[in-house]
Amino acid sequence: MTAKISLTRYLVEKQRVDESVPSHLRLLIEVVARACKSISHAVNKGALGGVLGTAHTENVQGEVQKKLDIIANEVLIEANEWGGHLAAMASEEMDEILAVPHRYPQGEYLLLFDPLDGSSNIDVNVSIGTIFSVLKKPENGHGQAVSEQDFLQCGSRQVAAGYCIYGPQTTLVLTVGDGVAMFTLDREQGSFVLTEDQVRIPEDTKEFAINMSNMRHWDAPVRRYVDECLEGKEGPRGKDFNMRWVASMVADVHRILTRGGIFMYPWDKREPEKPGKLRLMYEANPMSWLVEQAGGAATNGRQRILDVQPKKLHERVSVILGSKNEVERVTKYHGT
Ligand code: AHM
Ligand code: MG
Repeated sequence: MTAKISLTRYLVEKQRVDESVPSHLRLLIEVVARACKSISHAVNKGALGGVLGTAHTENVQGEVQKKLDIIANEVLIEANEWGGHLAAMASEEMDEILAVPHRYPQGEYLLLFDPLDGSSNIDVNVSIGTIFSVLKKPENGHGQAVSEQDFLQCGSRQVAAGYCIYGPQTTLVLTVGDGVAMFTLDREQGSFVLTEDQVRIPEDTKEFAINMSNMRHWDAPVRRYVDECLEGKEGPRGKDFNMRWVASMVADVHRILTRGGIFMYPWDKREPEKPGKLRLMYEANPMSWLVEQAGGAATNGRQRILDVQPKKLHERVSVILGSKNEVERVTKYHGT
């Protein structure tokens, strides 16, 4: 019988073979995984753990927070602040960055997360997840305190990214820039076990994911793309398409990494001053890097998402990602 490869072993081997995972980065990823395990337990308990429902507070984006949004945020902070691997954290649920308190050793990494993505699905028992992105703190002179400016780096500078999906299985999906690996939580052993390595997204697909209720607000290129899909075999695409929309980005992206597809949350006319709904730094960037590492593509319609220079921490972005040929098609429509 071949031995199961745990997340720890996977990372140790990466560290040993090509040093793509320095020891502090390995510690960071393991701590995030441990926090995700704990969030997974809270999610599983649901009503029995008293974790469902609203917290009656709002985050910086003016969204009502659920109890689990806050619990997941606290779990991630408590797990990460004392290990010595981080300089600071940023989260969808916190207005400002959180520097590691001075009583703990300071590390060289920056961790960003959406602690509980798909919040609208928590209370209805549909898959949700945690998304994370890791950057290196830039060298900015000796002893200078970490600031929001240090976080404002393009997604192409990420050194690790991933998500953990809390669904029928709890699965951690990770990239350190050497392909995408999936680890399933073995609850009896309490460890994440490698169940898929070097994930590949098919270049073509017959499946698209978009919130169709916003159709009347879309811009012409997105409308054209979806119209052509809906025309099916008789239309210009010459094939029938299927549609899926979970309303949890983690679940939609997980499906795309598993069997292909295209996911879109484009800019729309409801709030024209906002570039999109999803957040660049802790939703779009980690997901875009995972998708690219699996052979897919990710753009905002005009530009590769990983090349977008963030101007603020909670910046939003239009997102088109998934099977390469489809993403290229939608992006081309934006240019014509
Ligand atoms: P959240 O981080 O507050 O949960 O919001 C992000 C979610 C994504 O997971 C999902 O793709 C999208 O919002 C769903 O939006 P909508 O409810 O407009 O379909
Ligand atoms: Mg989210």
